[in-house]
Amino acid sequence: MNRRSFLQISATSLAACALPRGGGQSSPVLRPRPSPPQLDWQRDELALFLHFGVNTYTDREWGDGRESPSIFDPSRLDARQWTRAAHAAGARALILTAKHHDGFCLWPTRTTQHSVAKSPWRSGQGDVVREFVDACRAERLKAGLYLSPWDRNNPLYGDSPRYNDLYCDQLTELLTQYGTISEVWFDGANGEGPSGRRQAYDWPRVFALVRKLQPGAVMFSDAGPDVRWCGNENGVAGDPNWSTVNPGVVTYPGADGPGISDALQHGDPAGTVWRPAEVDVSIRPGWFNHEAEDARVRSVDNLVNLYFSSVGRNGKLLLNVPPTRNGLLNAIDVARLTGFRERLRSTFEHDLASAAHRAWRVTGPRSAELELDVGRLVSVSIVRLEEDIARGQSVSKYSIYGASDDSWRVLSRGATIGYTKLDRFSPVSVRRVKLVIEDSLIAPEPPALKLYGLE
Ligand code: FUL
Repeated sequence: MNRRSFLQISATSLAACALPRGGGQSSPVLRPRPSPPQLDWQRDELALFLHFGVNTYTDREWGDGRESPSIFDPSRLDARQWTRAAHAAGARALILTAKHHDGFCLWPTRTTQHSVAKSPWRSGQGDVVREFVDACRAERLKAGLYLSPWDRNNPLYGDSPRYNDLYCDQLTELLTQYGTISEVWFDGANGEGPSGRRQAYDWPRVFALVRKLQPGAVMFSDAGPDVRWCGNENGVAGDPNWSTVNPGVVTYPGADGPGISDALQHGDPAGTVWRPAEVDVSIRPGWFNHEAEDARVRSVDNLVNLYFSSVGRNGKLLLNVPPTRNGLLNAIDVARLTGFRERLRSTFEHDLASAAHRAWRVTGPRSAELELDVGRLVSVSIVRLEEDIARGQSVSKYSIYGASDDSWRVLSRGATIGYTKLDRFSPVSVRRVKLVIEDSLIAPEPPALKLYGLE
C-alpha cells in the first residue's frame, strides 16, 4: 500500500507553529543556513532504520492493533549486534520504531498495557528502547526514535484531545528516560480509529514538546521542522534537490495535494527555511523482516546505487535493516552492509585531484570557473562536488569538462550541489578538469571538487 493512500488532511495546520531552528529569513545575500544539529545530521551521511515489533511475528507490514503481546519474544535479542553492524556499515546513527501503527510499545510505558511489559520476553521485565540506546552509546552512535502517531490499538485514538495527551505522554517518556535522542521521526499516518473516528493531531504541540525536551534533536516529517521526507521510499532524492523549502507548502506531516510531492522532492531555491531531505528506504522489499524475502535483500551494487541517489544528491540515507524474530539482524543483511561499506571505502579512497593545481576565476556576478590540473593523465569516472553548506546552498547550474590535451569535452552537467553531488560516467582519461558554474543564487564560492576512478 502506498504511504499516501491512507493519509488524510488533519484538522490542525502548522502554519502558526513558529519553531526557531534551521535558518532564518532569506535575503538575496543572506541565504538560509543549517543549525548545528542539522549540519551534524547531514554530515553523518548514513543512518540505519530498525523496524521491529509485533509485525515481525505476524509477518505483516501494518498490524491492526489486535495482536497479543504474547507473540513478542525475541529470544536472542542483542542490540549490540545491531549497533556493531551499523558501525561496520559506516552508519553514525540508528532509528528504532518504538511504536508502529499497531500501537505495540517496545518500552514499558505507563500509558498503555499494550507493550513489552505484557510479553514473555525477559519475563515482561525487558525494555527494547533501553537496550537500543545503551547499545548505541556503547558503539558511539546516535540514537533516534520513531513513534507512530497512528495507533490502531489505543481506544483513545480518534478522541482527539485525549489521544493527543496520551501521545505527548508517550513522547515525554521516550525523551526524558533514555538520555540524548538525536532524531525523532514522525510519519504522517492518520488512518481511522474505532468506529471510523478521525484523529486530529496537534503537531504544533508535539513539535514544541520535542524541542523543549531534546533541544539538540532533529525532527523528521514531511513538514520538518528540521529535516523533510524526500517524497518517495525508493531511495532516490530529487534532482535538483534544494535543502531550502517554502514552509507554507507542506504545513503538516501527511499533507497531500498539488505541489507537495514536488516540494518534498526538490525543495525550493527561494525557500526561506533550511530543511534538508532524508531518503528512507529498506534493504528488503518490506519495512519489517519477512523470511520469505531473504532472497530479495538488496545487493552491494544496489546499495551503492542508493548512496549515489541519496547522499550523492544532497540527501541523507536512512537505510532500513529490520531485526528478525530472534532479535538479531539477518546474516545476509549484515554481510550486504559490510560489503557496501567496503565498496564505498575503496571507491572513495584515492582522490585523484588531491594534489592538483587549482585556479578559481570569477566570470560574472553569479558565475565562476574552477580549473584543476592534475599534472598527469588519470582515468576518471566519478566527480564529487561539495558546497560548504555551513554557509548555505547556492549553485543552481553547472557543467564539468575534462581534457587530456587542449580540447575540452563535457563529462557531466547538473543543477544543485549542496552537501554532496556525485556524478558518474564511463571512465575517461584526463589531465585537466574544469567546473563551470553557470548560475548561482549568490556570488559562488569555490566548491570542493574530487575525482575518483583508476590511476
Ligand atoms: C510509513 C509507514 O506506513 C511504513 O510502515 C514505514 O514505517 C515507513 C517508514 O513509514 O509511514
